[in-house]
Amino acid sequence: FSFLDFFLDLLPARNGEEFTEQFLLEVVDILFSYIKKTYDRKSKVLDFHHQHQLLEGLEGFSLELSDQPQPLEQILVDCRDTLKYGVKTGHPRYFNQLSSGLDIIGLAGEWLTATANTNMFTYEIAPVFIAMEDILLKKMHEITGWGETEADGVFSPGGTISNLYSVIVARYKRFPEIKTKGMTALPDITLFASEHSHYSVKKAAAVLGIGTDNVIAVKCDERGKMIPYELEANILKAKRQGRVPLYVCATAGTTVYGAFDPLANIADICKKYDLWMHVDAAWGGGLLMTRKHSFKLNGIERANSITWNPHKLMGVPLQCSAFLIHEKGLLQACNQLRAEYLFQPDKLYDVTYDTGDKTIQCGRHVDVFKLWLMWRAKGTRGFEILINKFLELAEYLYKELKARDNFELVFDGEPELTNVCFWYIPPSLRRIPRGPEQEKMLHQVAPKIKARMIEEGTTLVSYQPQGDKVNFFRMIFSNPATKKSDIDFLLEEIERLGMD
Ligand code: ABU
Repeated sequence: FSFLDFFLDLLPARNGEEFTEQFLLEVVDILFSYIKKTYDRKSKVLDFHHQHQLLEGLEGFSLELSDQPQPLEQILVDCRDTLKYGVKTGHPRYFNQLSSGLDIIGLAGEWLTATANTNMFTYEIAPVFIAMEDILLKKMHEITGWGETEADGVFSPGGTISNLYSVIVARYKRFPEIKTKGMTALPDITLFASEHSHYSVKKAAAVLGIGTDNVIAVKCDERGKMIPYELEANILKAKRQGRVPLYVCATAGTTVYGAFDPLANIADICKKYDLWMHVDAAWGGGLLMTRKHSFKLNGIERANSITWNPHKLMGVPLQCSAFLIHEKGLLQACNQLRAEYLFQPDKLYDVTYDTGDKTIQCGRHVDVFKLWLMWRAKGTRGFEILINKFLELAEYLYKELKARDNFELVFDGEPELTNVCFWYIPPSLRRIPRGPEQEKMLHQVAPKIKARMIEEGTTLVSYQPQGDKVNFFRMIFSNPATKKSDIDFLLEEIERLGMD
């Protein structure tokens, strides 16, 4: 391409085929060299720049938008630079988020999805993808232990939205008048979730006009699991206060500790008090794919609804989140508004496949194809092998941490998911006795190391405080490229960056 070639030369320009092919092959070339770098341990995870540097422009990479078109040559440079200054989330040493890795089949699925560029709201314009969503939901229902005929669901834009769906349907089930009359028609309802649950339950309460104060944080044990006795005590307390307990969110794989709430006990309590039981298995749902570890979710089959994000443990490219509900027709009844321009009842096909009216969106991205394609390519057994390997890596890290003097586990006990939480205790801090002074200093260690880590770009891991625990590192495994040697690297890197 030269500086004389512009987008107008590409299809649909007359005779634009050859030019378009050449342009797209160049784009693929850029993407492929990025993919190779992603897997190359010698390359950095990131090349960090501050926001003002990006906004001001870097070495020929300007984000400014102009009135005049830019030549294709420049567009290709823009593509290259965008990746160059981004974060390689598929790098074997990227551990920052629950979703990591770069699955080549999933990537192909995403490319195909973008090429098809359609919308999930009607069968009319997305017949194959709607059928795939149906097949995937049935498969996931079967794996969770529900009979496929009673269940329903929808793929949504992430775990937070799937959890939002759970509150929407729970509320509608008990108080269908909410749809037309709004909150004034309802009593004071109360939701329950553990103190380690994801913040999206509170977010849902805020968005839905329930209010965050009306989400009760139920106490957890040392490992971050909800204590059933505490749940029941809180339900009784809410009742005594004249409130109406409505919904419990149990978590299967908490964000920080990777804890599994005791689902069967929680199901008993929900049954006793007639509460909606939702399981947020956004993170831990992947364990359902493995015969070795799926017992950790025993009781999930008794849930009314489930969030399960294949974009986490199953490695599907972002975004891919399933909201599953154990009652056919409820999603539709709750959300349906019958927009006449889109959901005409007199179409030539079975309009129950116009799934758009079950959702709170209008337009909906195709998130199912990449998951379907990966499932075809790996089979259920392929996911099982991958996920079992993540658990083995977590166990390896746990043992390494126990064996090393400079590290301390936040809680002891073999990992149940791939989360391993730990402090790095620099030699200077080890000389100070445990107590408020040491805690205060320890609180600053992880952020300091993380800042150096970002500047050097060699690896990336997250940190946070939790309850009364000062800042600690949270390691997770969900990247098929990661090996034990990367764990050794991370620990050595933390020690190097954490030098006093
Ligand atoms: N939605 C939870 C994601 C949190 C994380 O990746 O750390």
